[in-house]
Order: sequence, then structure tokens, then C-alpha cells
Amino acid sequence: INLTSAKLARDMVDKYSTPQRPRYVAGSMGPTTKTISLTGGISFEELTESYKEQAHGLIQGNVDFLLLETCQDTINIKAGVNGIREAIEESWVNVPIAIQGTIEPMGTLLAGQDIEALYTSLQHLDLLWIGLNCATGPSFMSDHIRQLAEFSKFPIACIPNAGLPDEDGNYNETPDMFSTTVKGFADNGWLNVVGGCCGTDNHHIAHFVEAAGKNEPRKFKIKKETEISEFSGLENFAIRPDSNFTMVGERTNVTGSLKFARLIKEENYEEALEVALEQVQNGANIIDINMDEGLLDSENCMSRFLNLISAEPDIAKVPIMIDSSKWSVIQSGLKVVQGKTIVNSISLKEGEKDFIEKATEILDYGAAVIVMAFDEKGQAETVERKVEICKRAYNILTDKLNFNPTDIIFDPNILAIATGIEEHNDFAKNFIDATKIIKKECPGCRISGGVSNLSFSFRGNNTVREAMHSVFLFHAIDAGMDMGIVNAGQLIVYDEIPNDLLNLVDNVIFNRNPEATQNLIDFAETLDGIVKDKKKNEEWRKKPIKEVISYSLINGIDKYIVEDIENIRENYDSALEIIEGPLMEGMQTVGDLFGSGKMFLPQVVK
Ligand code: THG
Repeated sequence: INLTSAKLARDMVDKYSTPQRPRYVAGSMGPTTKTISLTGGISFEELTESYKEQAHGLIQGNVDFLLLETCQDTINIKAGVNGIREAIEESWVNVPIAIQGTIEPMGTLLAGQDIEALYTSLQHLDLLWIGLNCATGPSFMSDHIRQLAEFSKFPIACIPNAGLPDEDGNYNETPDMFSTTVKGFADNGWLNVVGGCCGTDNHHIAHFVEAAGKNEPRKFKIKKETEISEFSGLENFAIRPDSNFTMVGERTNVTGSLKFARLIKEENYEEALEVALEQVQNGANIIDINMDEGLLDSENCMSRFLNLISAEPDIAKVPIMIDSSKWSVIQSGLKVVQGKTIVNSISLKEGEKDFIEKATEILDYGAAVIVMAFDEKGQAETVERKVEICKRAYNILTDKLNFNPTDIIFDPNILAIATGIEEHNDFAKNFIDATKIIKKECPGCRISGGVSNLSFSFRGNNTVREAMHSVFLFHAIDAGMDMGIVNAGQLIVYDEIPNDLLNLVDNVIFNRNPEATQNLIDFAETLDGIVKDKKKNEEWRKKPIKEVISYSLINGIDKYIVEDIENIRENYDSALEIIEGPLMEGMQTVGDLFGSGKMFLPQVVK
């Protein structure tokens, strides 16, 4: 912020520059003492404002570029970039930005992100370089720099300390030690910019220049991977062409869960966090968070809950999907997450201008977006309308806004079927058919949907609901559906659906005959929920012991495992034979079911 020193630096540089050796002044914007994730002590707006003020001073002091360095919290970086953008707009002088994170010996930024998650959070920016500085000596940086070199489209900087400081605060790596390690990086072709941070001096730099000054700089990637969608929490999450179905946890939604709504209303955030954790433990790759309730201060609830999640690494490791029909709630969420989030959702409902404004703001935050198949005329129900709206949105986003296609997730509307209203009968089939076409016509895009919507008519009957979800997903995933908002712990195995139920559900999903709905209702009425479930349990227990063990394994039931194994032991000479026999046979079935998309990863893990 010191305008005088920025000017002073400029004068010095101008004095010593020659046309052969031009020199540049970096306006360094170092660590602020307050970081949002770590303390919650300062608002995003205040932080943006203070970065803007610094940027103004440095720009007026005539720096060549701005360097956000020693970054420990990606929210600070986001605020910093916002502040710099505003200063650039106000001063009409464009200065490039470089960003350097600081990775602690534990392997992450202080606020928790690893290098890949950090990169994913920043890849929407146009950076002069990305790099690491401070914290450790060069050897601790090697793994992170190596990774960056694998995926960064930006040049890479490595600015280490002269080792980790000892108890007295001394930095003990000699120029020789320092330059030997950094030269190793340069020899591997990982670096574009080298410098020294705490404890280094001109000797460290001179040694490096002598050792590796003639090395070729890293040739950075120009080719962008077009088939991969990436999001991040504290960790990175990628959807690749060969990825399994991505599950988005639906339970952290005040409109989708009575329990979660009660906890938020009672301000019992402690237990509300457990709902989020359970989703992750049950295999959710992403969690959807929705606070849309008339009686709540939704903006506040969203940022409060997200801030609390930041402090729980077991939850915060996964990316967040910010779900709201109110734009101000989405904005308040975007300001408190370190990672690359997914905005759920925008649509053409209010016309193109509104759509473009929101999408532009999403781009500024580097988030991905869910676009609902909804336009000025209403919600798309037919295949034609779904395809037409998604294509229109795709063209606007990619042509006008240069949106990365892999950051666009279309939701062609999963609507309730078997409602008794004839017009609703084709809704599941329409989603599946539209998915195939949209995937083809909008290259790179992803398809998602709220799966539990499908079975609203069977509320209270989880056996039928779960069967419907499972059968629907089996076909929708085959058609190209990449991700879905689901109750992660409750997906059942396709092959475990009793044949009669499977047929009835299949008929409803594909609207195979006019009686399909009534038949399923009739069947549902014969199931009296939990009682029936218990009876079913008893029945599988009566099968031969080998089959019982396989059944337990396939369904992830560990309740009887000790007694069952004790029983079966009599028939075998060694424990190993049991593992290699009935247990491996069960695993073989699990493998086959998983391979054919009839079982999901968390079920396999369980
Ligand atoms: N598309 C997009 N976002 C969405 C949806 C969508 N977000 C919200 C919703 N739809 C997806 N989430 C849910 C969450 C819960 C349920 C349905 C959809 C649900 N809940 C039980 C019920 O209402 O019967 C509640 C049971 C309980 O209280 O525990 O079914 O389509 N982009």
C-alpha cells in the first residue's frame, strides 16, 4: 500500500534497467493478518476493500504486476483478486496478477487446501504465474511443485525459504544446499520463475544462477483437457470420461429434509454438521446445501453453515453445491468457500439478460454452474423443449461468455412420475432421452438431476422410492447422466430389487402401459414398510450359510458377520479358505454388479 516505496522501487529499476536487461517491479501483496476461513473475523467485502486500496497504491506507484503472495487461505485470494479487479477497473490501468500459495509442512495451505484443489480454485484466472513461496525450504516443496508442473497451464514459480527455521528462528540452508535442490526442480523442467524467501540472500540466488541459470524454463501446457470437469473443496474432485456416477448429497437441504430444517431452525448447527458429515461418509462426492425457507434468514444461514464446514476437514474436503432459488443466497455462499463450487442453479426463466449477468458473476468466482431446463415459457417437460433450452443456454455460455463447457451442468428436470396425472407419465423417459441428445449436442457438458423428485408420489414408502431411484439411475447413467442429487446412504443395489417390484417400477419409468401406475400403487399397498422389511430379513437368514454370507457381503450388512463366520468355520480347515471361498465369491458378485453399473461405489466400499 506504500505508494512512496512503490515509486522508489520504480525509480531504482528504471535507473538500472537496460534495453538488454529490462527489470520489472512487482507490487507485492503479502499475507494479511486476518483470514476469513481461519478466524471468520473479517467479511469478504472488507477484505476486498483493503486489497483494492493496496492495489490502487501499487498501481499508482507504477508497478509492472501485482503479486499476491504467501497466501494461506483461498478465500483471501478470491477477495484479493476481486479487489485488484476493482482497482484495475477504476484506474484504467491493466496489470497482470501472479499468485503464490504457502504450503505448510503438513502438506496444505493453513486453511486446508492442497495444491491441486488450490489450482482448481484458480484456474479460471489469467495468471502471470502460479507458485509457492515461504513456509519451508525447497525440498518440502518438491512434491507440490512436481504436481503443479503436471497440470498447470500457467508458468510456475518456486520461491522457498532457506530451509525450515530452527527453534531460534534461523534459516540454515546454505546457498549451496538451496541451489542444489532448486536446480533439481529446474533440471526436471518444472520451473519458470525462481527466487528466495525468508533466510535467503543474494548468495542463494547467485548460486542458483550459476548452477542452473542456463536451464530451459518449463514449457507449459497450452492444450487444455477438454473432457474433464473439476471441482474442489479442500481436495480436488474430477469427473473424467471414465468416471463413475457422481453422488451429490441431498440431505443438507431445509426443503428436502425435515430433520435438517428443524436443526437449522433451532440453530443446532453442531448436529446439522453431522448431517453433512454423514452424507460424505455414505459416499457423497459433493454436498448440496439449501437454506430456502421463508422463516429463515437464508443468506445468513448459508454463510454461517459454510463457514462451520470450513473448520471440519472431513466435510470440507468435498466440493460444495450452493443450492438456492434466491441469487443473494448464492452470492453469500460464493463468498465463504475456498474451493471451486457448483452454483445450483440458474436458468433462462427471467430471460437472457438476467441469465448472462448471473453467469458472468459465476465466472468471476471461477465456479461451475447447474443450468435448469427452464425458460421464459416455463419448465421443459418434453424432450424437444429440454434439448432446445439446454442448447440455447449452452450457446450463450460458450459463445458469448467463453464459459468452459466442462463447467456447465445441465439439469433437464427430473419430475415426479406415477402421480395419477396422465401427462406426467413420460417424465422419466423424457429425461433419459433428452440426456442422450444434450450430451451429444453440447460437447463437454455434464448432466445432473434431483433423483428423489422422481418418486414424490410414493412418499412414506421407501421400498418403492428406492427401487424407483435405482432403476431410473441404471438407465439414466447409461444414457449419459454424470451426477445426481441423491440420498447417498439409501441407494439400493439394482440386482437386489425383487423381480416383481423391478418389473412394476420399470413399467412406470418407461410408461409401458396405462395401468403401470395403478399396478405399482397396488403393489405398494401390500408392502407395509418396515414390518415387511423385517420379515424379508428373516427370510434371507434361512438360506444356506454360504449364500447368507454372500448376501451380507453384497448388501453391506455386518450385523451377523461374527456368528455366521463361526458357523461356517466348522466346514473349513483354515480361515484363509473361508476368505478365498464364500467371501471371494461374494466379492466376485460385487465386482460384477459394480462393473455393470448396478451397484455404486459407496455400496462396494461398505
Ligand atoms: N435439481 C437441482 N437441484 C435440486 C433439485 C433438482 N435441489 C433440490 C431437489 N431438487 C433435490 N433434493 C431433494 C432432497 C430431498 C428430497 C428430494 C429432493 C426428498 N426428501 C424427503 C421427502 O420430501 O419426502 C424428505 C424426507 C425427510 O424429511 O427426511 O424426497 O431437481 N438442480
